[in-house]
Amino acid sequence: MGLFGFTNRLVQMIDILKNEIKIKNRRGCKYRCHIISGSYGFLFSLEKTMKKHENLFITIEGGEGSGKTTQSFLLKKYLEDSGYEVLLTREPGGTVLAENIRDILLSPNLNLIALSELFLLEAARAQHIKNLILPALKKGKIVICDRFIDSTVAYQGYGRKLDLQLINSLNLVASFGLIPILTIYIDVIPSKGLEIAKKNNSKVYNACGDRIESESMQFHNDVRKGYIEQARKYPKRIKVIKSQVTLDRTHALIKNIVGAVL
Ligand code: ATM
Repeated sequence: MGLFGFTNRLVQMIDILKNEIKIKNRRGCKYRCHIISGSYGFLFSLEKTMKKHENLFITIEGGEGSGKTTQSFLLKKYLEDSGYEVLLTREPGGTVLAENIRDILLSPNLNLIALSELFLLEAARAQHIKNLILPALKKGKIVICDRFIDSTVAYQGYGRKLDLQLINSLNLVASFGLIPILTIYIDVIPSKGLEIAKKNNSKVYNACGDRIESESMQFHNDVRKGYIEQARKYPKRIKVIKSQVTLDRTHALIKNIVGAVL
């Protein structure tokens, strides 16, 4: 076979392969292998094909200093490494408008009454759900949200003593009826957690922390009670883990829990 015949044969073989070869990595993550042939040779290119998941909305909850934000980032990375498209977001926040509301809510110098605080939180939530979370879920992304409706029950209900029925109704309206499939509550003793949180936030706010962190110890104990009672009420959705000594240990527990809904 001359050089011309050999090249022709090679191009034919490549054409057969060209359709796509799917290979799986150790974690079950699929790659698409493109083989592009031309007169002068061929090129391989690997492209990760992201796994889709319908309506997987996970929320992470916890008191101040529970480590939930760090754990949310670790969970996002773990799921992305496993091949999923993930949106990590937070409440209050997630959109420009909701982040602006967050600044108002956390600003230590504002004299907000409890009801205004609740309405601001719900306004931020409606914007967040409609503009960010629902579109991401529709695209098949897994959405992880750092705080959600259970925070409102715990902080505004048990902490501020606003009517729980009112809070539940507003939560339902502002979230367009969206309820997480799974909520992980990281439980921490308030006195311990607040010490950590205030240290972390001391560059942004004063040594007393932001407007909500600087509430009394009684307030934070009531918030914790709220979370624990919510978890008792919805044991299928809310999984409680105790804040662990190491990040890795907590992450391992979370991976186990999330694994059950994937
Ligand atoms: P993070 O510090 O976890 O980002 O939360 C911001 C604050 O928002 C938090 N307290 N502090 N500090 C709790 C508060 N919050 C509520 O009070 N109610 C809610 O519904 C939500 C989502 C947050």
